Amino acid sequence: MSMLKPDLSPEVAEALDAGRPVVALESTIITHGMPYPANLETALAVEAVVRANGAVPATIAVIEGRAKAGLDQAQLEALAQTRGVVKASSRDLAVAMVQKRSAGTTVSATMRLAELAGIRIFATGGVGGVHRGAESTFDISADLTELGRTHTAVVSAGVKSILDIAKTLEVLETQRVPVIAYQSDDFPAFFTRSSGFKADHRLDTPEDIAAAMHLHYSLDCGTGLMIANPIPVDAALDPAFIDETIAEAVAEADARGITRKALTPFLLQRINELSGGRSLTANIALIRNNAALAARIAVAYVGG
Ligand code: PSU
Ligand code: MN
Repeated sequence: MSMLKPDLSPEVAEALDAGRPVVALESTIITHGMPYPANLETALAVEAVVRANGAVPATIAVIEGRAKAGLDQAQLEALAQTRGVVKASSRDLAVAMVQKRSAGTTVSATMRLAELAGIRIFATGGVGGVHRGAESTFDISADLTELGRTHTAVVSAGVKSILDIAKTLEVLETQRVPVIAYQSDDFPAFFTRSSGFKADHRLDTPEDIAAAMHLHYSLDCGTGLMIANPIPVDAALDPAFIDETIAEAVAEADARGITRKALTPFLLQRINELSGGRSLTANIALIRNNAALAARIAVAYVGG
């Protein structure tokens, strides 16, 4: 069985060939995570941040049935504007490709395609995890499964309290995924700098994180790393305000019977509406912050 090789953009192919730093970026945040035009503006801004920090961005998606690493502006625009694009986790990729559809790739699918493309580090906003009430619904994101079997370091701002954060950390431990907070003792909760839970590890420099990646991959656990980067202080939201907003969105999803793959996009959209756009502003700030850190780690990773 031969492995699929995603189509690389010329810039990404050249950088990988030359051993230069490359950062993978996901596309479900474009197709299902943010409204138009903020999604397109953010996708372009995040690519610019990666470049400004010395790495080449490789946004990953499925475009008309082809797996891609590195999109051009027209492809980003099409993803951002088209309704009814598939939300693809790893398991959805093959069927989307057979059907020649376009798909935004979640963290799990982006990790999978990044690994096949030879990209070791990936920046996003938030990772999926164990949903509240998972003890009855079994709703645990495939992102955690993929972290448990793919050599990709994922830089995120932690997980939102739309999820059960304690259970998410437990599953990451079971999956043998190191959870490393950057310049913090606490595991961050996306909109806020602390979730109330300690991270397992703390590292304070991109160089140390890159060194940990090299060692972790060389241990051949087969797993990825979760790099948790707290939202910048001036962008963080008030914990009481955002907790209340999230609780309201979760209660609404419950009442309306929204489940499975529709749940996370619904919650993100409702939180944005209920917060009067404040969650979106915070989301944009933290993803830029994550892209900058991922690029600096990527630079250290290829140099080390
Ligand atoms: N959480 C966020 N923003 C996002 C997502 C999650 O704060 O955009 C997206 C990511 O693409 C993630 C996916 O991989 O949702 C997880 O979906 P699910 O919970 O259905 O596994
Ligand atoms: Mn789910």
